[in-house]
Amino acid sequence: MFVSRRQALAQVLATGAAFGSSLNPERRRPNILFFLTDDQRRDAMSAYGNKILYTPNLDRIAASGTRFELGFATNALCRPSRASILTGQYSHSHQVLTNGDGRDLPGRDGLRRDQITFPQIFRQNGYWTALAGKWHLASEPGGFDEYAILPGQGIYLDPPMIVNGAHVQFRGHVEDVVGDQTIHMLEHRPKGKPFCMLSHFKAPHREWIPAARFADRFADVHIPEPRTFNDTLAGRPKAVRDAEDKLVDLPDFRDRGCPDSLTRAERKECNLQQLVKNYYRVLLGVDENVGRILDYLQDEGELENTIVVYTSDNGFFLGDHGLMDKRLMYEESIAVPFVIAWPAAMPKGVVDDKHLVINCDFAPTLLDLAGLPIPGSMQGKSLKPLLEGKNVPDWRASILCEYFEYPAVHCVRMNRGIRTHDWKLIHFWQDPQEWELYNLRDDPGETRNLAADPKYRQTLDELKQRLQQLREETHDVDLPSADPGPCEFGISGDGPKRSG
Ligand SMILES: [Ca+2]
Repeated sequence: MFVSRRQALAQVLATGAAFGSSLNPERRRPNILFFLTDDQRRDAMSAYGNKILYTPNLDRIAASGTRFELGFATNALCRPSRASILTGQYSHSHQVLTNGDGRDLPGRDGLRRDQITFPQIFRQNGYWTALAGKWHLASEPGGFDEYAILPGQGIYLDPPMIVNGAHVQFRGHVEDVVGDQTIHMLEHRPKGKPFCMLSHFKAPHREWIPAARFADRFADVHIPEPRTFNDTLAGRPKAVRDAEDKLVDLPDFRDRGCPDSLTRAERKECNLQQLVKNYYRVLLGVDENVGRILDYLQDEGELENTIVVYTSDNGFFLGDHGLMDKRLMYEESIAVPFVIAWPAAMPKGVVDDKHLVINCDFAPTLLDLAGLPIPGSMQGKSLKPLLEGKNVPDWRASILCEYFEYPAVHCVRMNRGIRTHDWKLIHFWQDPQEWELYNLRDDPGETRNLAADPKYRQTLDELKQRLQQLREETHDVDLPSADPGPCEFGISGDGPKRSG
């Protein structure tokens, strides 16, 4: 029987792993493969129960590891969440507070060179590190031996990229290009070192332009209205009602099937169908390319000893509460797919629906799994004991979320809040200050704001206290609460709205 050199090497390594031999200690350390998508909500994946979108390759990762049912972004916005994933810190600590799309905003657009990220630490410890796809931070990628990034948000078709500092024009659909670049880098990696590869897709971010081969998918499918589609937002803060994120106003599909001539009700329904179908179509491109990358590593004999993460920077409203976009602290906006697998060393096919886990946990978890020290700057917790199926009785009982980009596109006012297993408290903390309180057990759709109900006064006070504690534990400081004035950015972010 013919056995290729590659297969032979894989067999030797597999034997070594099985018998714990000290073959080549450097080679035995786990590889890291980190998949990040943009704006993918938790349920946009068949392993998480989606009945319309089938994602067999994303589900493969879930089947070979642990799928968390309570995984959240601590800031439902691209740049801040990406900085949290890299540094293991909350937005208020790493200080990448916004996407830089507003005016007069606090914080920075990118990371400083002295801020510690997990790829840097892997690199310092002998790993080959690389990044392909959407980076989005304004700072140049630090801590990578090689990178090929989309400038800014990137574009869907024929994307230009910055490859190790040089501008290069690519042809094809962005997800195929990111898949190609990921595989290309892995093929040319130094084979004597373990790798830490970050593969960051653009989908399913705006403008939701699918590859031609997926353009007709779901054409005959009717997307059902979400249960809160006709939420009137009664009882909700003015900050929520005034936000420029109503699905009926979404302009993106005016020339793609939902013309201005439609009535408002017709346009809202049309926007729902077009938005969700195209959101799903671009995710099919991610699924296919994730499958190609996994297949490549399997053929190389590397997949078993690779820690694979699949997640997104934040969620997205797909007509829930009549909204689109993210930024608000409702579930659809902060809940993300959260999957971690290490087939050689950890249990497979596990669903964790008990523990609250956050984007700040990825960095310490990966370092811990690889046996590397976790720097004191990281505020997330290692998920290693959870992944090993251990009982951790004192696991966190609440998470802190925050948002700082105002005035800016979508006009969502700054807010922060706390989510426990049963409750959510949200504070719009600039004047006029407003509160939201939801009982997630009785009201999972978050439609009945109990903040002003005297019956829940004690719960409200307890949650306020816990929120303050969480802020103090993570060294958060108050920003000015003065009313920042009107927002003039609108729903598409194309600059200030015309008056009148
Ligand atoms: Ca995003």
